[in-house]
Amino acid sequence: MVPGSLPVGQRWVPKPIPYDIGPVPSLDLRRFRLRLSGAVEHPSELAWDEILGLPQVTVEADFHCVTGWSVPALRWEGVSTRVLADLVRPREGVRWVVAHGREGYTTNVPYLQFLDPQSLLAHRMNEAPLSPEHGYPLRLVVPSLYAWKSAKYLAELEFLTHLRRGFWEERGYHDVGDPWRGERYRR
Ligand SMILES: Nc1nc2c(c(=O)[nH]1)N[C@H]1C(S)=C(S)[C@@H](COP(=O)(O)O)O[C@H]1N2
Ligand SMILES: [Mo]
Repeated sequence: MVPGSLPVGQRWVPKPIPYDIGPVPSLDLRRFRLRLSGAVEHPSELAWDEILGLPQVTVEADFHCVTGWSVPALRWEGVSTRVLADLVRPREGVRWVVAHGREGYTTNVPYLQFLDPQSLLAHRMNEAPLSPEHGYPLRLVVPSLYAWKSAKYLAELEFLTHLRRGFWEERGYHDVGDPWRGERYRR
């Protein structure tokens, strides 16, 4: 990927345009839990303090939405997906991660892209806590794939050996969704 270049069919916009399948869900942080489940050695549930207690990273990356907008150089802060994988120890044969939003959104992400060094569970965007419409308090961010893979209001990550499609994928969107390959729809 060449920084500053645009995948085919994209145009730059200054900030992400909120896109939701339903109303933005509210949450009391004291009740926050992230479930890590599926084909893993150590299924876990992390409270908010535990998320903040993990090593934190900052990632700067362009963000590409399948509808055609791209945002340059968003700064995300949070926990690397690799740190989470080290915690739960996915079993041999894991190929997919299904991310669940609190409001019922789901998306399947290939395990390879989930583990990309730029992928993270973000709680800050551009030097501020995630706003409600961008996924408060925590979202998955996978900059290497179209934005619909970056599940907001994250409640659960399920590690799977077999493909189970998420909300948009069930409706014909691509299982991988690489913007540099124009993987919008399943063929
Ligand atoms: N929980 C949840 N996450 C979601 C969505 C959603 O409806 N619910 N929409 C997806 C889609 S289609 C896009 S394009 C991006 C948009 O991110 P933004 O709302 O922060 O701009 O969020 C993705 N993550
Ligand atoms: Mo989207």
